[in-house]
Amino acid sequence: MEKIIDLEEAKKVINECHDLNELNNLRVTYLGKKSALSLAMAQMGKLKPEERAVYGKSVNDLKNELNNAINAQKAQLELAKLNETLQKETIDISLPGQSFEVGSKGIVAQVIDEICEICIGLGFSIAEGPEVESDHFNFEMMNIPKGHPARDMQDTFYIDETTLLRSHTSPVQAHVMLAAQGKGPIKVICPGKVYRRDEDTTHSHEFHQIEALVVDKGITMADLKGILLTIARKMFGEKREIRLRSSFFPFTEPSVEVDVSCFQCEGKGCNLCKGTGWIELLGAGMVHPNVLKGAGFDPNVYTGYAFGIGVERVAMLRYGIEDMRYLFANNVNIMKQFKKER
Ligand code: FA5
Repeated sequence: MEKIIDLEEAKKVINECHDLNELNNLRVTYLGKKSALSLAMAQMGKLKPEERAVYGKSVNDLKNELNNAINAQKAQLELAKLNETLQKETIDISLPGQSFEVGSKGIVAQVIDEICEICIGLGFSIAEGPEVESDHFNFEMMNIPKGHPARDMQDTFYIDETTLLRSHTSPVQAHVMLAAQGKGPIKVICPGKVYRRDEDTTHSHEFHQIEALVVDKGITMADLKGILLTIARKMFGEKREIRLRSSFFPFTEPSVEVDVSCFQCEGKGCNLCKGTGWIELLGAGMVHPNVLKGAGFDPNVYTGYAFGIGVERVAMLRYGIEDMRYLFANNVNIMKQFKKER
């Protein structure tokens, strides 16, 4: 029987092959359809039956030997390749890391969070209302009918005759009361953005308020005063006092301006409190019976209080910021000064 292939020579060639693609070519050469081995297999039919078994076995042995040699070499090459990759991708864990600066909430958001947290701790829940509001909710439901002089107090951005950008968060009171369908108790705070035609160092065309509304049977001014004192002390320190000055809002009766004793000079008089010892903090009052009635609550059964805080004003007081526009300037250097560590 003539020699089909020099096995030793073939093995040598296979073992010296160091490239996976080339090894694949060798597989085609030695074992492919046109290989000497395949041709020899095809010749088997021409052999005598007694020769066929012996010849067949030797061809098969040859085939297995070649296959094993190729597979072994392939495994070796693959392992070498893997090791090389692992070597290349080694991470030097002693190298200093790349640091990324972590941002933080802006000052206004921090103050909103703080006030909300205090109020949630006092049993309030959070309610929201639309920034694009109807004239009806922004004014009429708040006891400010058309032609009422109080409409001049809030120079408003109108979108059309009946739609506007809300000029205060008070209309959320009406939404919440309507949703409650004349049944108390209600105890909510409503943080949100409001808009007015204002622009100077202490007034912006876009700012934030936090409204509070409590409606239940038997709510009095004493409840209002108690909650305001608690909030003022939590925000500005346990030594703070508050004072209520008579004021006017169409949606509350009686209405008050609430001052807090100056936290910078402890009430002695300084630049922050303009020598008075008191800082104006917010507007408040007992919910006007017309507002209760208009939103489906019987004013003979229910009473309530409300107050509205200007967030930017609190932030400016808190951090001694002189110009409100700094709060919206998106100046990273300013923002960094108020960065709250997480
Ligand atoms: C109101 O808007 C009432 N809705 C508040 C209220 C609610 C009273 C419930 C009674 C009961 P006033 O117009 O005073 O009130 O605004 C409230 C606060 O918003 C002010 O004290 C001030 O801190 C802030 N504020 C008003 N206008 C601006 C402005 N243009 N820029 C920044 N803050 C402002």
